Amino acid sequence: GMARPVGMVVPRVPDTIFFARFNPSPTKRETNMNKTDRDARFRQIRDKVESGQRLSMDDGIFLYDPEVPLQDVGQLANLVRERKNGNVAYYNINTHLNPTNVCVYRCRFCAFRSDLRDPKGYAMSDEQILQRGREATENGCTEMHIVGGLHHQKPYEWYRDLIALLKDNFPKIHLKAWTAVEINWFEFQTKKSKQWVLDDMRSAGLGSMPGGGAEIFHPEVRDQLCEHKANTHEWLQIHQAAHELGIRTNCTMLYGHVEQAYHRIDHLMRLRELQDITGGFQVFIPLAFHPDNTKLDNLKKPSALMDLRTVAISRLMLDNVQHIKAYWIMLGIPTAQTALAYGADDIDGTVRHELIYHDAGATTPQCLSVDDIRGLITEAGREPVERDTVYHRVHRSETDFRDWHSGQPVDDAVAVS
Ligand code: V47
Ligand code: SF4
Repeated sequence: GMARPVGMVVPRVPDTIFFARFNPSPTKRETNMNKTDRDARFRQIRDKVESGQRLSMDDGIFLYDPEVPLQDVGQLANLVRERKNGNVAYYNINTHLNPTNVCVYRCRFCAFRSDLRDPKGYAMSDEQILQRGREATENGCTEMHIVGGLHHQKPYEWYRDLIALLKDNFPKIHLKAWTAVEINWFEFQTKKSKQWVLDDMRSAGLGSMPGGGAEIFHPEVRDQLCEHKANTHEWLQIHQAAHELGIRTNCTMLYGHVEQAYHRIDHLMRLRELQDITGGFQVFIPLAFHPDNTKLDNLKKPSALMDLRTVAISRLMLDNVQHIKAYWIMLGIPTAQTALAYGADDIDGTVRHELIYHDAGATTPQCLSVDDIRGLITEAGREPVERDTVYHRVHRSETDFRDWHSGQPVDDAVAVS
């Protein structure tokens, strides 16, 4: 394909990625099409997808028109999904660690953060962090997903040392840690380059990076949500730098708040452009906005129809990203299952200790057992495959782990490529 192997030195990202380059296509024009024109337009897009051609900005915006039947968009996305990933649906055994919720920023969509002196605020001790590592090991986890707030008083070393503490004590657990927003904060703290920070974190034990902090790249929206934290330019450059160093990363989009279709498509196009250059994104995760306890709690959360359309359009636009994740914690289990027929091939993991979504009103369980996850994938007609963080299949042989819920032994994990 077009993507270069991770770790290769690649050209700098052209600046045009980072700024708005077009006049937003008026969605209304698309909406005003009559049925005959709409059907013809959809057939054009279907032909493109069937012949492996890339969809354009306007194609993507058209597919968001509610008068384009969702099942048609879904069917097209499913074609791509099965071409890329067959009948497999991936999951992993993982846990979350949010070492602190105290944060210098105040993103308007965030229910997780806390002020320094708020009673809700916390920062975990080494012993608490080690306890999480022990629990994760006992439960067969192959991954810890580590992100948190940007604490006013914790130096860079606190963040680095907790990675080292976990890696030294639990070397088999992959640490998927720190969003680009945090890496950007560490640059500010250390006055060193992003490359230095990433390399230093990697020597402490960081294995890969999650995809958070991307939100919506378009400045019309980003400036309303989180104007002070790492901007689009910085987010993309940090991911590029990680890819150049051979660190795999994920990418996300937070949708269903104040953005419009063209902002979402613009976001996907920027990710697609960077992916053309580096090939370092493993998976894209659309994140549905949860309004409870946020400064945007006047908004409704997006409907299941919007969720499924976004999964499908992501699959169609991001032709160079291998996996699309339907994160069950935020979609809810029924929609996550349905998403497996609308473009998604991954539903994330068992997930324990999730705070970001539960603080914002998610009503999904705190964690699922391996049997639950496999069962819901099988029920959706897909073949469940356990993966590790970098999408190697996991084969379990010995029985020295216990499942979160059932207490039943889970086999030892051996990743094979
Ligand atoms: O960056 C915060 C989002 C992200 C809310 O890489 C919210 O595998 C909705 O990135 N409603 C963090 N979304 C979560 C994240 C993630 C999750 C699962 C897997 C991976 C991965 C990454 O959550 C934030 C922000 O975009 N977020 N608050 C909210 N109220
Ligand atoms: Fe802080 Fe992250 Fe919440 Fe923004 S989303 S306020 S950076 S914890």
